[in-house]
Amino acid sequence: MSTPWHILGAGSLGTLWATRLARSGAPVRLILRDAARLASYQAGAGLTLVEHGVEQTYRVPGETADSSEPIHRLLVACKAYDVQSAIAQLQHRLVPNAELVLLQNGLGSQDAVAAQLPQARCIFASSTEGAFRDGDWRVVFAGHGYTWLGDAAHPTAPLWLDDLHAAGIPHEWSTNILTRLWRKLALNCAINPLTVLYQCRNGGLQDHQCEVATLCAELAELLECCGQPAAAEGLHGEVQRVIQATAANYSSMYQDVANARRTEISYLLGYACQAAARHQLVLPHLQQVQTRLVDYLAAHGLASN
Ligand code: NAD
Ligand code: KPL
Repeated sequence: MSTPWHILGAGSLGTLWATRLARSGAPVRLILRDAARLASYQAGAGLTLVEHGVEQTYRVPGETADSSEPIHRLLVACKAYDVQSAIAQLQHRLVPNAELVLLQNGLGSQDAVAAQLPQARCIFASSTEGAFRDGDWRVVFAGHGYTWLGDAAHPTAPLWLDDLHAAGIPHEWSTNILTRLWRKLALNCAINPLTVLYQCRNGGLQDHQCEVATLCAELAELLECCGQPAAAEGLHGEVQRVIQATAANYSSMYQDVANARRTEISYLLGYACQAAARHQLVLPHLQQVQTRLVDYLAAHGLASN
């Protein structure tokens, strides 16, 4: 039997991956938060994937972190701020040289996990796929995209990429995964906070073009300074294209705030501002947006870490 995929976090992306892997016949185990969530899951029919309006339910076995099976391959699908504590709960089950795939957006959480698990191989991922939950144990595949995976420390691709191929998960092994993550972080920093502050869809930023351009210039300066010139190239143009192409959408940060969910601000703008401070780079507009966003979140009773 091939190595099981343990999936930590049965949210949008975790369910999207679990259902497609299970559909292809790969062994999958879903790790749930606690016994109550496990009981709720086991009382239902399994995990449901809604794709192009068609629903399919898969009986993926569930367990909690204190189950006994050793973990060789772990897909980490929690939010960036939950990753370290979620991993700490099952650390004792990871075999030496376990492989982890980290699906988190932004930067900072991946390095924290790599430091927490020096024996493990941490593979970073950056995904443009989009999914949301429309009920417990259900996910809607909302935006087809791509997932880039890479390991800055060891450039060799793992053999299990075949599993992703068999599962129909569009992906590519990337030898410059950090550049991809930085680029996505910069895009998210240029768009998401402003959509919260102006309470608008992505397209609404067409009314704030000067501010977007100034932020992009500062973000490009930061990327250059952090040794990521390729991530800085044509940033403003891409941001404008994304704003146009996703004009009718609400950004993920807007949706988090609208649903009173904690945002991943510390791993996006927060990370960018900290990196700027480390390099003694003065980026007044970026800093100002960070301050305005922190104030906005506090005024709405939301955490800003
Ligand atoms: P989500 O909130 O839908 O799912 C996270 C899940 O992790 C939740 O079910 C939560 O209960 C679970 N969790 C948290 N702590 C846990 C623990 N200790 N044990 C077990 N489960 C635990 O989040 P998501 O939208 O799937 O996002 C996950 C990551 O992927 C984020 O960093 C996000 O930015 C990124 N991402 C999401 C999308 C998307 O379309 N949803 C796209 C690209 C990137
Ligand atoms: O990734 C995004 C998000 O909403 O998080 C886009 C659509 C690119 C906006 O930054």
